[in-house]
Amino acid sequence: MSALVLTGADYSVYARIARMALVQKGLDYRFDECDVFEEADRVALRKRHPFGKIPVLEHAGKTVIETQAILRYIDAVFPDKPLFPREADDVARSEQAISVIANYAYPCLVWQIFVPWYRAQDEDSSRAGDGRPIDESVSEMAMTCQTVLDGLIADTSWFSGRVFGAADAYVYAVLAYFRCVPWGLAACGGYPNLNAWFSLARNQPGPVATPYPREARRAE
Ligand SMILES: N[C@@H](CCC(=O)N[C@@H](CS)C(=O)NCC(=O)O)C(=O)O
Repeated sequence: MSALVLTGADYSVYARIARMALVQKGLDYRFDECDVFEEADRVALRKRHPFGKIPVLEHAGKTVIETQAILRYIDAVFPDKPLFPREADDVARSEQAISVIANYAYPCLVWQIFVPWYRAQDEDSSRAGDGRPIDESVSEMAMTCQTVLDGLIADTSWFSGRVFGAADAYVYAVLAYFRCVPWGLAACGGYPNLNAWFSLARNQPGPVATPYPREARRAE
């Protein structure tokens, strides 16, 4: 079998989605670290990803960019343990969850809430506070994202249907950062379905094998 090589960073949300998917499918892969905040790595990355993003997958002489395309590709090449459902209700839930994460939750929960809190912590942890957003519209967006995800997961164990799949990896990668923020973790308490899902998901092989450095530090 040709080697699967994933380029990414251990702190990256999208690289983690791809890594979780590979682990859930039981596929061996090599993880090549690329720090998108380092100039030399960014220059090298642009040769493979025209938009300078991670992850990038290499397999059998092909380069695949964009996380959803990577997941679809590995599902097509390795059909065992599918990441994407086929039943209509599951397809609707899974696609909605992925779209909500990519378009609304990742920018809001990660970039507008987790990253500012994390950076403030690094500068002076006593002044970082609980991470509550100053801008009310950001809190509202965070609530809307959680309300929608909580509704999607109300009558089923997994966003992808019968097993932890692509949609679960998307939701997990974002919520794992959001829940590092004290205000985020407290806010999660108001969404029982999502909370129950997170408790199940955190013990799945993908999430267990790919902790963010921030989470690994907390567990020490
Ligand atoms: N649409 C891309 C998004 C990937 C993405 O935003 N990756 C982030 C890391 S989580 C990145 O490479 N950021 C670097 C940058 O924006 O310069 C995908 O689905 O793969």
